[in-house]
Amino acid sequence: MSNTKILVTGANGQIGRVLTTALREKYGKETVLATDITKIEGDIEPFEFLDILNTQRLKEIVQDYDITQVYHLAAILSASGEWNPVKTWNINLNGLLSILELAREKQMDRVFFPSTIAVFGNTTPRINTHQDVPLLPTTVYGMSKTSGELWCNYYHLKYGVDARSVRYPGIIGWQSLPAGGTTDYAVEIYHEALKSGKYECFLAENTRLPMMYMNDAIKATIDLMEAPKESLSLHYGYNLAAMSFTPAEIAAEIQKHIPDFKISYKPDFRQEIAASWSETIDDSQARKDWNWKPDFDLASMTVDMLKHLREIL
Ligand code: AKB
Repeated sequence: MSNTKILVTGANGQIGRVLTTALREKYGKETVLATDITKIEGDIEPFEFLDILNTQRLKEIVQDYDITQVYHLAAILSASGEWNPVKTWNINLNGLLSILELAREKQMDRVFFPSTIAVFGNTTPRINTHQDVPLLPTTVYGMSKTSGELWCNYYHLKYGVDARSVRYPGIIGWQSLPAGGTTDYAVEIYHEALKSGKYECFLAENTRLPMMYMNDAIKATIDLMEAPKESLSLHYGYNLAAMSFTPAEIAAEIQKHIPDFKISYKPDFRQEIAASWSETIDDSQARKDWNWKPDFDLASMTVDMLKHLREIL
């Protein structure tokens, strides 16, 4: 790692905040440059403002900091993406293309691109979804991530760029709030359970979706990036799974700790998005290639979430 210099884009996002801290703990603070279009409070240095569409500024940063690895997290998520499809496409896809092009030019060591279960669509088998299945996403976010995976694969095949990717399920953590996603309810529900003892869910009670605790998401990301090149058979999104549950099931788990907690349901436009995604995922390729294995299930995640949120709320 001695010459390694890591760039994190979208470092102020739900995963970015936690991943930046984890990378700094592992490789040293000065090794990891955080960038985002907005700056969070507190000690986030080294930090640079970066609009991912400002290609000139991106080039300067890569040059000035001798960047050798990128974790490219800057993106607009599934629900927000539907309000502004063209902007979402531009940020999610053209941002990635700038990064891949720089990775090729500068012969970077490797690039991480977060994909998602939103690449799946109504033609994808929904139960135990395999790695290579029909992808016909219904959101612009899903379209941009599907195309992003293809571009990662293309840059790998054509130019030898070592692009690596996982298809994140919904990510749940106490450290940061998600914004604009369809799976956001699974974070909000814990906050509301502690603050008001009730939650109105924007998905229907039996909508089953794949989910993952933040600790596992960070572990998966770093493990994939550290895996030896020879062990990787895919340079597009690896399927990744930890648990799958419905709003009714997560509510029942919370009620084991907060018996008076009440949930009600008022599905909105996000219900249709959720209904187009998989329920459960087959992640055997990730398990085989780089020994992926999650640590948390719904019960252990709930204990840990409530413990940490009680301390900070
Ligand atoms: C979203 O809901 O948009 C994201 C995702 C599953 O990629 N959390």
